[in-house]
Amino acid sequence: MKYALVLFALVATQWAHAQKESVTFRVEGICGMCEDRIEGALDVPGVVVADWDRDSKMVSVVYRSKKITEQQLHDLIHAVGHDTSAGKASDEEYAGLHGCCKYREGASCPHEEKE
Ligand SMILES: [Cu+2]
Repeated sequence: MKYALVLFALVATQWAHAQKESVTFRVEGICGMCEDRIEGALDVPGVVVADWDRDSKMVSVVYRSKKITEQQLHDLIHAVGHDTSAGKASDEEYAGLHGCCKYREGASCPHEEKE
């Protein structure tokens, strides 16, 4: 009985693993608002975990490759105004960003620097 359980757990783990891919790539951004925006854009079916790091500007995503592709992850981020290592946001989307999030101009949030 114990053996069957261990075997089941092993198979289940490998099955789950086969369904998931993880990827890390660069996303331009500045502050906590950017972080919310980037992670919010990735809050879609098929994405298991998305975490953007403000210091390294790298996003780590675990996703189900049967539901969503790596290119689609980039597209979702471009659509909210952020450039990634695989392409750029449109100027219109970029223009919609909050003033302190304009990473192309090297903007910075005054309240962020105090932290
Ligand atoms: Cu920002």
